[in-house]
Amino acid sequence: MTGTVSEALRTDDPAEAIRAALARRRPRSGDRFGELTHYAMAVPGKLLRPLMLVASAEAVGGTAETALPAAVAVEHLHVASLVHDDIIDGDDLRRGRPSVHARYGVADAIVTGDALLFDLFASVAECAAPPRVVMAVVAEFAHAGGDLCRGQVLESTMVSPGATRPGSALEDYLDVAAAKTGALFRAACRAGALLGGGSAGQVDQLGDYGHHTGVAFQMQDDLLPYLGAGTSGKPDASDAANLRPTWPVLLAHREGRPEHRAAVETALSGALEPEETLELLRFAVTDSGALDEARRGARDRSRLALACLRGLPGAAATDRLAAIAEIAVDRDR
Ligand code: GRG
Repeated sequence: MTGTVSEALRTDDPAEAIRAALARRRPRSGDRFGELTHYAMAVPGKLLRPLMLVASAEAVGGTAETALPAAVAVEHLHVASLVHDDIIDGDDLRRGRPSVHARYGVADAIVTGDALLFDLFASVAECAAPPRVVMAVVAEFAHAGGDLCRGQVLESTMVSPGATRPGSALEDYLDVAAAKTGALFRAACRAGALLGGGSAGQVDQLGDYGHHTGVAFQMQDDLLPYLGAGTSGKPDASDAANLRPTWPVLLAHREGRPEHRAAVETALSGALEPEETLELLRFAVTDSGALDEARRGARDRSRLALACLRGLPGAAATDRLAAIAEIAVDRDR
């Protein structure tokens, strides 16, 4: 372990320890492949999943040090999914700079995402835990990776050209949010609890916390294009350009007046340019009151997450998990 990582763990700054461990795994190397994977990982995001993993380990009485390689692993899985997602969505901006495919082309970006998935396994293999625990962590990530893929496919059935169904049930949306986003938050928390030596009940409890936090996080993510902050680091018009019936859009269609429903249907018909689509959705979402309702829905979810944290032995780590559930729905990036 580098000085930076162990120092950061001693000073109780998990984010710094995670950043240092990520940098250690990804030294800049001379060839193009090294450049690609370095580029994908070079600008850290909010690090929510690794932070939740480490906090979950500590919340059940384990150490950050044991959990750190798995925290690095979950960030690799997350970034791999972002790289592939940006290709699918045609998004040229990620974390405030050109996405991997925008900079290096689609073919190399696909391979970069694939390579990061193998780094996930290499990182998990470094966990200093009993083999059965390490295998259980591998199973959690494998499960979550499959869910992410399932969620992605499920979502595309909701937005296939000509088949966009703005009136599609909110349950469909929740299924997608649970699979595309909730599953990895859940796996991060379960993996941390397993590595921390938690009981089966604590692993489930933290997994439920992760699931609810992930769904709440996705709901808030869907609100960002309508908050006007422009700070998400990806294009505001991405969801609109991809004709995605997101959380506030579905609420505007369900709860709004006829003119709001008509606006949503026209916007999601695919007949408009992305910026016009976003403008029309912005009208429907704000004028119908759906934005406020969507915010309330996200906060309700966050409260469900908080309720899962009762009775865990590690008070400081539990406080950090509670703060993450709150930040998930109180952010503009
Ligand atoms: C390669 C595992 C794999 C999956 C392929 C593309 C795909 C199938 C799934 C898409 C999963 C995905 C990207 C869901 C969106 C989740 C989400 C809200 C991402 C944004 O997370 P933040 O805000 O990002 O935590 P930062 O940049 O802060 O890390």
